[in-house]
Amino acid sequence: KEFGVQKLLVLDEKEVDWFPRHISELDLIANRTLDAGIDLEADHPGFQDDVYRKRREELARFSKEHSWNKPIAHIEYTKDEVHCWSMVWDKMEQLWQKYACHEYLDALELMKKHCNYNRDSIPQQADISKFLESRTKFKLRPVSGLLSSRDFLNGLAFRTFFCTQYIRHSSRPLYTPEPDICHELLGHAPMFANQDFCDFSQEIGLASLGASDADIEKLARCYWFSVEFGLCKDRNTPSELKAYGAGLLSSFGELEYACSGPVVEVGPTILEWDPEVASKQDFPITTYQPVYFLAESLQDAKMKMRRFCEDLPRPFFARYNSQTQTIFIDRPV
Ligand code: HBI
Ligand code: FE
Repeated sequence: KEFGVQKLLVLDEKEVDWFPRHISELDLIANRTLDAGIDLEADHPGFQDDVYRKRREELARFSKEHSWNKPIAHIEYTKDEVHCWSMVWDKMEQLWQKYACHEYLDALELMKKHCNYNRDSIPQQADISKFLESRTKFKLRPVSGLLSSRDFLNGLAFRTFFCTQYIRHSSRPLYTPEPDICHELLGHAPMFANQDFCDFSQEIGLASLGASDADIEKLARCYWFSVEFGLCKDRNTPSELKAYGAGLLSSFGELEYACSGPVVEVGPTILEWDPEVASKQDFPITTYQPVYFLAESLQDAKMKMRRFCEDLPRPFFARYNSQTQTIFIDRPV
């Protein structure tokens, strides 16, 4: 860890590792990707495709050249990339009306109007980020690949979502071993138009600042079972399962699987959303989830998450001033 050795805060005799205090410091962590953003594994669908690999390198450079006070660069997507996007869009569109929570559906309509969301072109991260910022003060920030849990979650404290810019390989439009724009823009982005969801996400982010490795792991599991795979109820149809997690909203097979709930002898287990339980629940990353957590509402998910974060033992509470884009710290009362 490059910055982990720096102890910048000493609180109640406890030393706390470095963490970003101003939004400009997200530049320091944005390029600490685990895989350099371009080293594809041998089982990646694009592993043998030189054109795809070149393109990934090019897009990784775009992300790496970004910094906090620059506008997000416009990306000209190729015909092949747009075709891949259309294939994913067409499959998912059949399912969203049935299984997505109303917060997602409302946002999707707005984004069709304001961010050029449609099947025939890939929307620009810059436009989406501006739109989200105007609604909820949440924003997107380019990143070239996977970050550590700590670095990734730290961004959420600044109401910032690290967002990839490449697309999956077109030979397998319904599969990706890593986050790509279909997952980020169709799964995550619309949810960040909702205030409760943004506050929920930021809650996890604030708790991750200076947290112990064990607590980061707990927070990452909570993130997984909510922001990625969360289910919630809808006041109009309380007996149905609706999805708010991006891993479901961007996955053709798993969305229907999860929202169909337990079926005799097969199907997933559905547990009531409880961060305490979720923080200890292990999960597979290459298969459908055996367990999902169901919240009463996004507000309920947020309140429970806040209580959980408050109960994590820590020497301080971090808060965010969105005017100055700065973290300040409070002693526990
Ligand atoms: N990095 N770029 C990026 N995108 C993610 O969605 C992401 C990540 N690192 C870790 C992570 N997600 C989660 O699995 C949790 O560990 C937070
Ligand atoms: Fe994700």
